[in-house]
Amino acid sequence: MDTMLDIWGSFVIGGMVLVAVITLNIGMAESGGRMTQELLVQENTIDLVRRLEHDLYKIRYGVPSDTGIVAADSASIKFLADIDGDGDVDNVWYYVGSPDELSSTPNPDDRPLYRIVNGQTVNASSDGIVAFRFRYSNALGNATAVVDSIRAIKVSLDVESPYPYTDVDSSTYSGAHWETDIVPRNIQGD
Ligand SMILES: [Ca+2]
Repeated sequence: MDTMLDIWGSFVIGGMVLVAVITLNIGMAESGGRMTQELLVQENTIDLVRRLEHDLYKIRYGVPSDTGIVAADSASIKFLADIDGDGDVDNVWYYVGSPDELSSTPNPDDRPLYRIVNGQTVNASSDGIVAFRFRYSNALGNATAVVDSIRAIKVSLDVESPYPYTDVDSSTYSGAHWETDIVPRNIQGD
C-alpha cells in the first residue's frame, strides 16, 4: 500500500510541474502551427516519461529472487518486475533504435524507443526521440556498470517533432528535453 502511495504521489507532483511548463510554453508560442507542434511533442514526451517512470520504479517488484536488473548500458536496460501487478514476473526490455529505423519521417535524427515485455513489443514509441540515455549509480551515488550495484537510474532524453515547422523553415523542429532520476524501491539492498 505504501508503495502505491509513493508511485501515485510522484505522478501527481510530476504532473503538476509538467502542467506548469506547458502553460508557460503556450503563452510564448508564436504561431498556431508552432504551438500545435510543441504541444504534440510535449504530450508525447509526457506519455513516454510516465511509462518509463512507472516501469523502472517497479524493477524487482513482485520478484521472489534477488534478480532485478538483468543487463544495463547507456542505450538499453533489461529487468524483471511484475509491472502489471498480476502476480506473474515480467521480463521488460527497453532499448533505443537507430535513425535508420525511422527513415520515413523528415526529421533525420529521430529514432524509436522499444519497450518489449515478455518478448512482445508493447507501446513501441516513435515519438521523435533524437537522443536517449540511461545512466546508473550505486549506493554512494557513483556511476556504475555492475547491475547488482545499481541503486538509481537517470534517464535523459531529447524529443523533436517528426516534421519541421513548415511555416517557418524546413530544418527547425520543435524540441523538448527531459531528465529524471528514478530510485526503484526494490533494489535498495537489505
Ligand atoms: Ca505481470
